[in-house]
Amino acid sequence: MDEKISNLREEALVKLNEAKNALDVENIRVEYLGKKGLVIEILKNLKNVEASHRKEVGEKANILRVEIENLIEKKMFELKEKEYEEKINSTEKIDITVPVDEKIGSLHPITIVQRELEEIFTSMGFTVEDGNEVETEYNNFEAVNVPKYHPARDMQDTFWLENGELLKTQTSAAQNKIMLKYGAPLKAIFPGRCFRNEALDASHENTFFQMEGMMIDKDVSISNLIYFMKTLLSEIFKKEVEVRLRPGYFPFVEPGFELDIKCPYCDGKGCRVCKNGSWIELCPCGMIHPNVLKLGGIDPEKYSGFAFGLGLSRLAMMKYNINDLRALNSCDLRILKQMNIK
Ligand code: FA5
Repeated sequence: MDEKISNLREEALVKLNEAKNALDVENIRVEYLGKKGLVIEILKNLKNVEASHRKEVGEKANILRVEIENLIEKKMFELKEKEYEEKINSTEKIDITVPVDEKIGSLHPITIVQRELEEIFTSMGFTVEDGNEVETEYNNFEAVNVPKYHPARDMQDTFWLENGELLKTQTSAAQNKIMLKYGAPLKAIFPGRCFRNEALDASHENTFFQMEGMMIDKDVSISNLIYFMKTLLSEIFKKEVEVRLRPGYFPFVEPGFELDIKCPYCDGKGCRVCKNGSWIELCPCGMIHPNVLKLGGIDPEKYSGFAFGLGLSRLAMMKYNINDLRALNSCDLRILKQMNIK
């Protein structure tokens, strides 16, 4: 075994010496130190070594492992240095006085609105959470009080995977996991891409973005909900906006509302954006249903909370005066350029 280890060492040293680039070095790493690498195999098979030699073989193999690791690191450093040197000495010259083309690209309107919202919410003490795009039926429906065969499922037909999972229809799908992760009190927003199998038109896409928010604490009430939404929307539209609540039905909130804002473009006088209706329907919301709190491990006798599900794509549409939602997913640079986003 002694001879085997010393042969491996010689061999690895020669190979590393001859390595010409990072890929060669990576191949050497895999050959000797990968999961099935030659040195690692010796360590894995120590149990088969005669007991009297086991300790010594183990020590030698470990010394070799560390030596090869260090040599790999050294070799990678040398290769990088060499690469820089070659670049410096090459004839390629970079003219640092050439002006930067500022029109190379821009953030997508939805990303801009999402980041703006995240900033506003984090300044109010909310954390920003991540949700999955592929979800279980439980998280998307059952955990938010929509059991199998509930009629509310019909409003959110989606794309099912062969393994029984689905593309999430709503950011509410993350509510349960977030409650279980943090417990109460909790203040979180969770933006995400949602999917629905539905007829497409200027305000309906099969892929769109929502931003969900939840606040759970002792004595949280509808007044808190109104305050947060009003503050948020005033920041977004850069002016004081008026909001109103109408009754709305969602199985995961009780009571549930549709939140409207007085059209910020015409101050309610009537215009193209509000279709002369003065108010714009913006965001379903409500007080979290006790069943949903319970499933999230939170005692509804002690805590209450609100949740809302803002349509991010539609908000971006309003903010950038886009009259067809489908333009946002079209990847058409001519459309994005027209939006004149910096
Ligand atoms: C929901 O998805 C609820 N989960 C929202 C909610 C959360 C209610 C928490 C209460 C508490 P709704 O299906 O209405 O609700 O969708 C919310 C928003 O997503 C809509 O107002 C709309 O802006 C946007 N939206 C829904 N479907 C589409 C679609 N096909 N295309 C673009 N935007 C959509």
